[in-house]
Amino acid sequence: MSKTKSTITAQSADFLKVLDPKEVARVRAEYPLIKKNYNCAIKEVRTKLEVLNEDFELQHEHNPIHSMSSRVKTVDSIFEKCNRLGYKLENNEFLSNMRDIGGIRVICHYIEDIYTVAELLKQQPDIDVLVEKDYIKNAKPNGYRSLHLIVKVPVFFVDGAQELPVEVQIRTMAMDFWASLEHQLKYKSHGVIPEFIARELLECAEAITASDYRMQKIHSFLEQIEEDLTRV
Ligand code: 0O2
Repeated sequence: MSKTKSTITAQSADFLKVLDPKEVARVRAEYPLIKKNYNCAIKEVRTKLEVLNEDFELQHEHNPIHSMSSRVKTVDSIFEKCNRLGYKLENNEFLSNMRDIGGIRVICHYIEDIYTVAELLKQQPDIDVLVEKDYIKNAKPNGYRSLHLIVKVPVFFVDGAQELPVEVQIRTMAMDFWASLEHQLKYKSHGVIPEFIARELLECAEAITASDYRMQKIHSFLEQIEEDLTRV
C-alpha cells in the first residue's frame, strides 16, 4: 500500500507545479489532524476484524485471518491522487472523493475465508458498505486478485462522531505475494512493466489462483474429516 520514496519524490515535483501552493501548504499543515482521524477509523475497523477472527476461531477452530496491515495515505500520495484525478484541495473537497485515505489489508489463508470475513464485516449494523469490488471473481487483466470493500464507520471523537471511509483489501497470502511483487515492479519501472514480465506475471497469477483453489479443497477435506471424527 505504499509507493517507494524515490517515486514519491519524483511525483512531488510534478504535482507541486499544478496544485495551488497555498492550498498545498494548508493541507500539509492540517495533515496531522487528517492522519489522526483516519488512523482512528482504521482502529475501529481493525478491532471489528480482530474480534471476528477471535470469535470465529473459538467456534470453528480456524482463524480466517492470517495477518493484517494498515496505513494512512501519506500527504504526498494524497496530492498525487488529487492531481491525477482532479480532486480539489479547496475546502478539503478531496476528503469526500478520496475513500482510500485509510486502508487495511487483510491476509487470509483460504479463498473461502475472504468471503467469510467480508460477509461478517458487512453485516454489522454500524458498517455502511459504499463500494464492493470483487477482483477475485473478475480479476484485473494483469492478473490482480483481491476483494475490495470501502466501508464507512462512525468514529466517536471528543467533539462528536464522524463517519469516515476505510478501504479494506482482503486477499490470500498467495494473492498478496503476487500483488507485492507486481506493485514493486510497477513502481520501480515507473508504471511500465516490460511485456515479457507482464506475461510471466499473468501466468504466475493463474498458477497462484489454481493453487489457492486446490489448497481450499484440501482444507475443506480436512474440515470434513474433523467434523466426522467429532460425530463418532
Ligand atoms: P496504494 O499505494 O496501494 O494505496 P482508486 O482507489 O480510485 O485509486 P481504483 O482502480 O478505483 O483506484 O481502485 P481499486 O481498483 O479498488 O484499487 C485500489 C488499490 O488496490 C490500489 O491502491 C492498490 O493497492 C490495489 N490495486 C489495484 N489494482 C492493482 C494492481 O493491478 N496491482 C497491485 N499490485 N495492486 C493493485 P493504489 O492507490 O494504487 O496504491
